[in-house]
Amino acid sequence: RGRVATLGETMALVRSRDIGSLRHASDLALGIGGAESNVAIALSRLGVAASWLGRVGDDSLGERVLREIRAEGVEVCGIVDAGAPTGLMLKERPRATSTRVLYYRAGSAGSRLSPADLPGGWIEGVDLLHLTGITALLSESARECLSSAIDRARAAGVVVTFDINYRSSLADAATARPWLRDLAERADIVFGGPEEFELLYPGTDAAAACDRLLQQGPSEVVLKRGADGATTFLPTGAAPSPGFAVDVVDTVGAGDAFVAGYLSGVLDGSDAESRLRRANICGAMLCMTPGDWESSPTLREVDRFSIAEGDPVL
Ligand code: KDG
Repeated sequence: RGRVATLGETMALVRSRDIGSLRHASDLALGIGGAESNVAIALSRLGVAASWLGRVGDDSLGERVLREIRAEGVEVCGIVDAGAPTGLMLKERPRATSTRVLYYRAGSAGSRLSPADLPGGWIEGVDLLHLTGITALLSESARECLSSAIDRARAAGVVVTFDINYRSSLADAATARPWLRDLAERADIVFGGPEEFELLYPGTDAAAACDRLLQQGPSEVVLKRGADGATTFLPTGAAPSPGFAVDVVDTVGAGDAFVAGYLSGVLDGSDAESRLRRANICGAMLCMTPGDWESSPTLREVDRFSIAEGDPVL
């Protein structure tokens, strides 16, 4: 079913179980989260062999990160960096159904990724390399690492997929734009939300921005609209697909589950409609629990959801 490699920063994640500000919260849960490892875990659940590469500090949170990703059946290329700590992310629940994310990751081990971290053959041995824009905003060396990974993938005929994943707390739009646009234009398949495509090409609406990106290099552009569904833009036209209405607890990580669902379909050779349906189901199921990746479904769970839900909301 193909092999996928991905790289990025995974942080320890401290989540408040209490509703309200962290000012008063006393019940906290410890886990991990990182867009790329979320995708790798979600792929593994869907039966796809995935490999994740990243740096962690020489500390117990770093051990937690590596153990947890490995425990999900993902091959881990973990670099233990004694010069910086593992990054941390806090999730507060201002209301029962909303989440606020706070980062403690500046100068973290995960942000110190560099081209030298990529082992020979690691990229060349897979079918698909998945990257996100988060890594591009972590540091100059992390940006160089992305660039080198793309060059190597292209030289080896490996499909490159890129989720824009813009995080405003890491860089302002004007700073991030040229980096994210360059990476998106060098990828084969690009994922993003409406605001992210509009960020790449200011003054253009999301659909027009997707069409424009399609003329710059990628062969497939996927516009994610959460519960409102998603659309794949191909040179032959656009294929829209409706979303599913579920009881939302936490949407963080839904985009990653969506991407994994879609990529598993790409590797299966299924058509755009089936890829989008599976992606939308994976995204919807991820929203139903608090973690960033824990409720990512297996193929059997996707099928069960599909039967139970019937047709999505139109
Ligand atoms: O997509 C979900 C991610 O945002 C989360 O798991 C943590 O990688 C992360 C980030 O940088 O926000």
